[in-house]
Amino acid sequence: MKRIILTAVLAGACFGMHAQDYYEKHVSFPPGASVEQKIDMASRLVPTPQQLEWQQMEFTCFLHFGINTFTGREWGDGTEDPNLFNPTELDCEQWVRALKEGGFKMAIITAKHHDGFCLWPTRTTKHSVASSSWKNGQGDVVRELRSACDKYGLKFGVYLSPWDRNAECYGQGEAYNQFFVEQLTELLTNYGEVHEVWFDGANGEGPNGKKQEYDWDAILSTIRRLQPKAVTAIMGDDVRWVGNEGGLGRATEWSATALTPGCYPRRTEQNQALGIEAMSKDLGSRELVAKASELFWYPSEVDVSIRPGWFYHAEQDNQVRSLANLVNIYYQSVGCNSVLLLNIPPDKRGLIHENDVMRIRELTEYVKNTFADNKLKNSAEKWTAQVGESKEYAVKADALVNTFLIQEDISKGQRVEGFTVELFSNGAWRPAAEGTTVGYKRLIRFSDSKAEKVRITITASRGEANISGIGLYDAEPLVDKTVKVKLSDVSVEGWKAIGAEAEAAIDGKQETVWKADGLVPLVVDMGTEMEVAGFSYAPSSEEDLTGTIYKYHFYVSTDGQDWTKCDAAGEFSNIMHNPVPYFVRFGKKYAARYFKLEPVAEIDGKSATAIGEVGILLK
Ligand code: FUL
Repeated sequence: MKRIILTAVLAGACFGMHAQDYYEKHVSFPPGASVEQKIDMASRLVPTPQQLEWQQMEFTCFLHFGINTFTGREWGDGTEDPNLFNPTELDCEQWVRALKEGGFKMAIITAKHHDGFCLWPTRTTKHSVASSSWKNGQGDVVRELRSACDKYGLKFGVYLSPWDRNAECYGQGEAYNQFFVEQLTELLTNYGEVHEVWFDGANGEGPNGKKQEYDWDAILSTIRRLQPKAVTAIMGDDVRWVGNEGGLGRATEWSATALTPGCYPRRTEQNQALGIEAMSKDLGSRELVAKASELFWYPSEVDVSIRPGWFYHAEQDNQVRSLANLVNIYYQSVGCNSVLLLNIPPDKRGLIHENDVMRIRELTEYVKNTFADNKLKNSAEKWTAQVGESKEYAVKADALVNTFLIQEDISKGQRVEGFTVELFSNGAWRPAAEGTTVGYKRLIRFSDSKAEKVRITITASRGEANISGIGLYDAEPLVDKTVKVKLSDVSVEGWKAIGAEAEAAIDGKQETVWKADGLVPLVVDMGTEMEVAGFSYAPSSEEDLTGTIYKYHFYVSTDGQDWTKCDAAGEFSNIMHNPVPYFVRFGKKYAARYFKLEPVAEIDGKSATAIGEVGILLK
């Protein structure tokens, strides 16, 4: 098909053109365009070839590995000694074999996380593997992974954190931008073909207390020049963050979206005018398109970790997500028009832990088994539909079905806005499922059924819908065996909050939340003295995270008068994006009958405190 790429200027003159004309990646609406004109143009917005290839991968893997693996933290502060990095048995081939067996198509490595430590021997800083005793400073994790990916036929991507808590030039404008482009240039010239470059949105302060203004133009043009096949993610403009780190995609997920990518200077003004951000529920409805002046093909990626943390922590070995939980994530990512980017963090040995290897193997087996056998006779054929049109398929005799698949040919745009699925048995049609958007792939589960026929009706669409795949499957039911984490080693019975009605924070239940105006410390009398090794903080499990503590101090006392400040990182790193319970261990024990959790900063800088639960750890 011939693809005509139209510029914003041309677009104004092009009304009335026929349906084979497409807009690749971006479309600007001419001033005064009506809603119908905008919807028509939206329906012809299509992915670039790189975006299309990326979407078809479905299943990709994140590897968080670095200094944090050895310090037990989620965000390092950049002061770590490079010598801490010392994997004893690093074997990237073991990672890639596990990923390949697990059905992953690409591996993305944290070449540099926020702590600034580089996993390759960069010329830009001493803060890298070259300064560690690992392989006498001769090692290069990025190279080892690249070679393993080549050996087993996996695509390769890099995460390079723009936020750098180590680089002295961070926060100094041009100097850091040059430094960052140099790091990127090394990664994109010395390690073969790169298929995804991942820039995190976190942008805190550097060692000099300053924030950095990034030169996204220079950064993105470096990628386009050196790795034209790579998609740029999150702060890039090819792949959009789904908006949470919990594996939750949207049932209505538009790849043709009004959200302006974070790397464009106009983003704040435009997104604010539309009242949207990456986390918004609606990023592409008709109402939003009507208000927008431009749209982007900016498809969603669901990044989520197989464990509570992004980095490996031995104490989470028994908290690897259950198969049922991962299957739900699969349905909510791949099954909701997104690509799944599942994080599997290598451990201190430099290996993917046995528990994770086993779980990803179970996941692939499950997905493979479920989707190997389409219960429809003749499902291969593609079809088009106007609104209100239906298509029927015959179901294989006696097949049990409970999972529906539908796909759109997104090379012609994303169009479907509503569809229904009906099953025919005992001489009558009855509804089985319904949905809104389809996009690249939509999966819907319904109760176990038997039927002779299935009928799919396109109930709403932006022009003619191009359906490229339909399936009915029998997915085996799964029971979630997730064990609830214990938040406290000590019974909370008899604990008393002092100076505030804060019982909800110490009742043993994360679901009940104590909320206070201001940054209010939680002071607790545990009734008896004990040797305290650490504490846990569970944020609110509600959708509204106002009051979630980001920075804190933790104190203990034996008499409630004299307080000792405990040795702790003082930061629940990344809690704003990953609001799971955090466990803090001091590395030594303190005698305590009283404890005080003092919030120092809330996640958004607000003056509010919210605590789901606090627990005490003895080990
Ligand atoms: C976040 C980071 O701050 C986390 O540490 C992690 O890398 C995740 C993928 O993105 O925003």
